[in-house]
Amino acid sequence: MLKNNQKYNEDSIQVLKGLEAVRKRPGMYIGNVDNKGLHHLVWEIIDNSIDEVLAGYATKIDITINKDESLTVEDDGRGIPINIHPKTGVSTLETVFTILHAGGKFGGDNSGYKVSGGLHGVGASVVNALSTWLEVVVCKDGNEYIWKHEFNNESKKETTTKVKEVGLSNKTGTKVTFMPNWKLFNVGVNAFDIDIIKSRLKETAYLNKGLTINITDLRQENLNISYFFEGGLVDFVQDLNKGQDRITADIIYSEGNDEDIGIEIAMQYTTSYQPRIFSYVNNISTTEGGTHEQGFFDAVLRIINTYADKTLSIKDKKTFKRDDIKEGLTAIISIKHPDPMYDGQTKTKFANIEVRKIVNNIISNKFEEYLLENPTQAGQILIKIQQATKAREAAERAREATRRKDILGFSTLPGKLADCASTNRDETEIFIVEGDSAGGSAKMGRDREIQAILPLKGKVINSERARVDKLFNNAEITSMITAFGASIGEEFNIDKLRYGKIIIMTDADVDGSHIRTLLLTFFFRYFRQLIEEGYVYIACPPLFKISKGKQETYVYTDAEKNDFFKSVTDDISKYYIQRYKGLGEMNEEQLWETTMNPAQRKLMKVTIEDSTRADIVFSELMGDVVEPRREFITKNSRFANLDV
Ligand code: TSJ
Repeated sequence: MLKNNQKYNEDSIQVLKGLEAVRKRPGMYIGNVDNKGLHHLVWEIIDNSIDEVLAGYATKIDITINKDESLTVEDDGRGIPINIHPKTGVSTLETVFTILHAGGKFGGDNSGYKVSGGLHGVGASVVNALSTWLEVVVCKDGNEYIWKHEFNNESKKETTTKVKEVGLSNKTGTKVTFMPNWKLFNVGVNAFDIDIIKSRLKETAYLNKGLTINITDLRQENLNISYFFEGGLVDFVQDLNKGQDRITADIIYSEGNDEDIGIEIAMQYTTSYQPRIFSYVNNISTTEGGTHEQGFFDAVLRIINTYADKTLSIKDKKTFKRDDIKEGLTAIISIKHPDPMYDGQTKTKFANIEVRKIVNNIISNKFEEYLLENPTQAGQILIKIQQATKAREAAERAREATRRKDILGFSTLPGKLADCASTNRDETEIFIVEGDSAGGSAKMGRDREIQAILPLKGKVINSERARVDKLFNNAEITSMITAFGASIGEEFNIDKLRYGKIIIMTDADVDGSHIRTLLLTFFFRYFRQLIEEGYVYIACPPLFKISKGKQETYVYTDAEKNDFFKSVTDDISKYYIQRYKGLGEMNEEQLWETTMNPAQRKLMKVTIEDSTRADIVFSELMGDVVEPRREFITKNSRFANLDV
């Protein structure tokens, strides 16, 4: 008895030390204490409910951002077990929230698919450690139970109420509400981002047909949104292809199981040029692809080549390559796997080898059958693939031209480029500048040692709506490719990049935003690594110059302008305000001083928070439908939200 008590005390001290360690170094557990880290807490809790969905016990998840900025997640699953856990001497519920990395291990059910504890799982205890209070309501076995944990920042005191039975209930489920410990986070007010939560959970709803997800934001006019997709992946493909011309009227869908592995695939060809291939394992997006994607492409390529061999005339016959069959293809590949393994740079490349063959089998029969039963549409798919092949071959020839060497063996740099003297990439930068006149000022105003200027003429081609061959025959695009020096596509080599920073410098108006968006689209589709590795920046020219006599101040936003006038003590009429509409309105000195001088300019680094969702946004924005693009660009025409 005494022994047991001692053990229990030791354990409870360990517990407090564990939570304390998380509070001391939150970054070790959630990456950063920024907005991304804060949302990690949300995903961590939700993932546990999704596990209950995958286990087949929950059909509904409700997420509520409360008025006081706490957040609630509720599911209708079995309810976290409240029995005393043999290893800890306290309830399983309490164990889950107070012992680091307890998570699913304590649920008593080790089989099945799991999101939590998988790719980004840190455990519900980490959420608890980073909250000032957390409350759990569990309904099961006819009763309702409550458990609560609090932490006081001032006294550092921690209080845990044991699991209490508070009444009867005829339902089952788990409801968790937590208040992030805002002192530990470097975020502003209203930090929970409803748009981020919505887009992620919409995807979750697509991936789990029949699951209902309700999201409520009580901070703003009781905003309420509900996601439910009866068709699952078929609805996902349908919505991704909204506004595209579809080649196959139907969406090809196949599902199957092999032992414990569940496979679902939906696909459709459109006339667009971009592939939209998204793959998932246990509801988590596998951005770097992996064996499931390989199996899918093995199958589609083989079936197409066999079909082409049977139906095309001798002069058209050709063995197609993987890139040829991707053009205009929208496909979702979703795997449920009990023991997934990952590799790759960001650990998002699915690695279980047995899956390649299984996926191949599951899509092969369905796709072959579809082609045989729908000869007209099969013919149209083949025409599309033949066009894509021709375009790829033309693009290869055009690309050849962008790396033509002169007799000394150097690549010919574009004539419009004003290069810098230094070849040390740690200090060099290239400004991509809209318009010849701004380009002129930039060339005069720059620091020639380290700053290169590449002026672009007029609108940039929309790489979302143009084929590669057209792109590589476009003068603005090829001059960027040669100036950067790192080639493109399969031959892309970041070590050959000639500049340490690529800076997009456009006017601070809607046209400027449009050009910037077009450039970012091109970088995202063809130079994604440049963004991922932090080479791409956006210059921030000032919006106003405020002058009084000889004294001049530049401000970059409306808010900064207002702050300036709040701080002045003398007569506001003595000040002259000039609004800059374009870079061209500044002379070279002003441009240098306000926008280009590394010592005092502002730059925004372009980052990709989530490449799957960024991909969906780019497809929607830059595709054939004009309206969403206009709306987005108008909404974001100043710099907000540009970290796409
Ligand atoms: F972990 C958590 F606290 F973050 C959390 C868990 C948060 C939320 C919102 C839900 C859940 C959760 C856990 N929902 N459903 C469950 N289910 C179980 O933990 C459970 C229930 C019964 C059994 C069983 O074997 O009877 C096993 C498990 C894992």
